[in-house]
Amino acid sequence: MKQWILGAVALAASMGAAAEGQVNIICSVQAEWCNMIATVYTRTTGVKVNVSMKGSGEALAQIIAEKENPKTDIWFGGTGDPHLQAAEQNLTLEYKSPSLPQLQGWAQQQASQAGYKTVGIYSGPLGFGYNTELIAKKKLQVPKTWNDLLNPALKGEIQVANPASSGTAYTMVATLVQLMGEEQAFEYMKKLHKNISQYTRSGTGPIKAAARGETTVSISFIHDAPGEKMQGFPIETVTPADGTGAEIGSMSIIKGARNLEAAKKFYEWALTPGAQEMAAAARQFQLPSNKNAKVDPRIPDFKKIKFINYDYAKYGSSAERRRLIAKWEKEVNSLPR
Ligand code: S7P
Repeated sequence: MKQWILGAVALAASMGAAAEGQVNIICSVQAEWCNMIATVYTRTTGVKVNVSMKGSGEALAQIIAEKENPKTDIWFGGTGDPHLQAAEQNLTLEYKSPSLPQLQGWAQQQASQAGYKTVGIYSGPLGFGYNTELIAKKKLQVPKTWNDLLNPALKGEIQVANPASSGTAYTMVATLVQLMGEEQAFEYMKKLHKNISQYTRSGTGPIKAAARGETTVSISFIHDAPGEKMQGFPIETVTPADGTGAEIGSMSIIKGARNLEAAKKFYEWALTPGAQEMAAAARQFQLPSNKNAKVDPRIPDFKKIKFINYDYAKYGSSAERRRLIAKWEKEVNSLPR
């Protein structure tokens, strides 16, 4: 990895990115990736990168709280829905990158539907993680469809995050509503509730718990599994055969950013193939949005996954998100298990 960082430093230096100053980032991907971009960017440009790590839901809450006096310049990563909400609430700045044509269609669409107040930087599919040793020991079937998660044998064996605090879990709620229709999706989630041992605060918690044998099954973004596997944990993933959703991990410049010029430079850099390839170097396996970034073989093969036609504009709107989460709290989370 050290060698990789040196290569990345040389690449950024060759872009002539010499500058000074600082940029304050809320980083919603995992720590290793956040630290790597901060280290490489600082070494190559001289710009100090101050990183605060927060999941998507928590990041949005902080940006709302800082609205009158923003302390953040850039929000890097995290599920796309809260970035769309931030755009809708005018918390992020319209910025049309000259690199947009180099990005995948889904990343450009994320930008255009938000009036260029955000942009897609990666994508990743929602699915199930399972601990291979526990599933064998408990003689359980590997779940292959959403309905398989309702098997009474899985009572207390599944973890997912709480959609009120987690963009990952909200992606699940929105996916089920689009896949099954709202009424059926809520009936489904009420049944699923019986099998859930814990609703975690952050979206990455459940797959880490499954990897470490603290739960048998997780509902998670499947690109978070290879990194756990590389650490030696017995974790595998599947995507539901009946269809699933995907996140469009996004990046936004905060309106009123104190270090605006530095923020724009960082933003441009983060859209380059070299910067995006840092994800895999940091053991994160989302699909990069720059078409010229190398696609690591451990990145899930999107062609093999059955995706729903996820309506990012509708399910990224504040009103819809608030409504669905309130309904989930009232009709699902309040039920006994
Ligand atoms: O591992 C990275 C990842 O799964 O975490 C991001 C996000 O912070 C999850 O937020 P929540 O805790 O709010 O669910 C994802 O965008 C990313 O792929």
